[in-house]
Amino acid sequence: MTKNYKVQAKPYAFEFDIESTALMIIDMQRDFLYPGGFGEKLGNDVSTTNAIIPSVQKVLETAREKNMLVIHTREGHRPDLTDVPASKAKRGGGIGEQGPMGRILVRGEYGHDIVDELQPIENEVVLDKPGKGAFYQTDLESILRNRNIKSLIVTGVTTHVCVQTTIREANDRGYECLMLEDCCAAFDQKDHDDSIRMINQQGGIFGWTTPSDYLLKELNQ
Ligand code: TIU
Repeated sequence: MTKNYKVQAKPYAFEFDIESTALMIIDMQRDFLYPGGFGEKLGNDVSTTNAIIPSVQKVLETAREKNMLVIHTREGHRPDLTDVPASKAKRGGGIGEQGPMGRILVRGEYGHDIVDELQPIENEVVLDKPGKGAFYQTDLESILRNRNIKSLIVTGVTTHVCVQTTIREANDRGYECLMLEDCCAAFDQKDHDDSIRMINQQGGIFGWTTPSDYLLKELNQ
């Protein structure tokens, strides 16, 4: 398949065919972006994750204009919590507890849902996942295969946890991932910066990274 776009990136230009590329928006849920949710309950300042909403929104608008497949993920659990491993439950965050945005990290609750600015529209995939990686216990792989997707543009939170885990899982399955640096965030800047380096080091051991402007410049010209 001919690759019709070439974006300046680290460690070298990322080439992709728009028809076989999906935009992934990882866990841009109120529980990670607003006070009182899972992210803050784990002891974090959520201003860093909240700050990327406008950058992700810009990329989402362009992806929609270009008719790209958009996949939104949400980390969360069944209301009866039967899918929460004991090891996860005991490590904090208050999963299942009542908070200001409803029960924390529970499907169907206000806090579990995606922020208003990035709400999915018709024909976009919403993928509920119980773990950090988007491939674990989900049908993501069959969705990508059925839509003939080969490349993923990855955005969302948090860079060092769900974004990195998903990129590692995708890389092992043969997908080429471009991580948009300013469209991802960690609670701590060092975790974010280290994750970027881990992805693009050793000739792009897990994938490519770039600022979203480089992608948008290419797509919008
Ligand atoms: N704790 C943390 O940084 N992240 C998560 O638990 N989940 C996601 O990254 N979505």
